[in-house]
Amino acid sequence: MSTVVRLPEDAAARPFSPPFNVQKIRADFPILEEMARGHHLVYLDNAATSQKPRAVIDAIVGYYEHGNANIHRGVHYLSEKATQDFESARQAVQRFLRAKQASEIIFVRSATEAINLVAQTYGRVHLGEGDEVVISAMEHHSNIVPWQLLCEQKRARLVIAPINDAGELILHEFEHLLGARTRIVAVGHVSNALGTINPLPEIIAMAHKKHIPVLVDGAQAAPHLSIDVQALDADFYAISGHKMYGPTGIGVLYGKIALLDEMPPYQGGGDMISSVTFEKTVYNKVPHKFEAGTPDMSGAVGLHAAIDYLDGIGMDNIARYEHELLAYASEELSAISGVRLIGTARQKASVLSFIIEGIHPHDVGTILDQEGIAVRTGHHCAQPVMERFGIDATARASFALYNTREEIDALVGGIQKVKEVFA
Ligand code: 7TS
Repeated sequence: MSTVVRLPEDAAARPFSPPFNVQKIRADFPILEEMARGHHLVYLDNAATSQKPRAVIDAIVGYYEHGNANIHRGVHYLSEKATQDFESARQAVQRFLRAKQASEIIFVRSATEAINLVAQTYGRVHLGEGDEVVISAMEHHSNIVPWQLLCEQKRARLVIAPINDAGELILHEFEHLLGARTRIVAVGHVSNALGTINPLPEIIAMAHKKHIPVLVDGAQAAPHLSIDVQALDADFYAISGHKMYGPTGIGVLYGKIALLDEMPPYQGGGDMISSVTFEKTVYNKVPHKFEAGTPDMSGAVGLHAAIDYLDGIGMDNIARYEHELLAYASEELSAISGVRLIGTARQKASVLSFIIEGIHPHDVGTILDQEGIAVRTGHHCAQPVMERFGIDATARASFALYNTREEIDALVGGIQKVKEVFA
């Protein structure tokens, strides 16, 4: 199995020319001042959840101090203000994802809920016995289990597109799997376990040639890459606020309006209806049809602030900066004897999974923690990926826009300590 890291150039030797002042960025994130086990915190678990800038924290506090009311129902001042704030957050997400219209943006709890929504609405209507859902072998459990549930309900089949030893989707095999019974394709934009950036334009074009819609799990892409759902021609796109410097409890499903319009509701309750009698309920229009009950208003306001924050820095600048960090980290870690990188795709974003020969990843994580370095260890909710590489777990460092080369040096030092302990 390959452990070669293919980098465009010698990243470690090249002078680092960040497109923004990272120390200034770090000052925006209060939690980065924390000490962990007597050390300055080195937070490299951003794929699990990112830290929040002051602007997001302030927006949430500001909402509760000055703007809290239930939305879409009151005629009073505060309810109108809260409704405006909520709908203006929807417009911010529309611009962030470059969707055609704000009604294509549905607020949900998380990327997980967005995927379940599509499986249980679009999927429930369009799948029958013997039909197929195609996913890739590198999906997070959130983009596996909702489809398994649907397939069980419908006696349909889950079809898995294979990946190569570098952790890349094997495109020609993927294309062969798209058949007359395929009803939907669901793929991640960026793999949380491997860091692979999937070639969405090719994947979507292959599926659309056969009139198959594509759901993209963008949970790991939204914090790192500029996204344009119209240019991609994605049919559905799922994101989580908390992975992109926003709060927990808010996520987004983007869907093409023509698909959303014809999908049945996901959950029943207040706000998703136009009228209710015991005989018949008329559903509200999209997006409200999919937003039953009181939504996460403060979450939407916080997500809006996160998007403004990202816009202020620029997604292209963030991608460039993080690409440099990842290249540097890949080179530094692969130079340590006994370290094997898991996931060496040509196109990667912000995730560095690794194992150290003879040392269990949990021990690696525990010793790094003693140095104040936060990484995640385990299967990263992507057990089939682990199986593909013949391992149980990895240690995973995942980067954000506030991480630095010095923190990667600290990780390298921590790994040397781990090796000494087990020598
Ligand atoms: N899809 C991908 C690719 C993910 O990485 C995750 C979470 C999800 C979906 C689910 O997101 P949620 O916000 O709905 O939970 N991934 C991780 C991770 O890598 N470590 O902790 C959570």
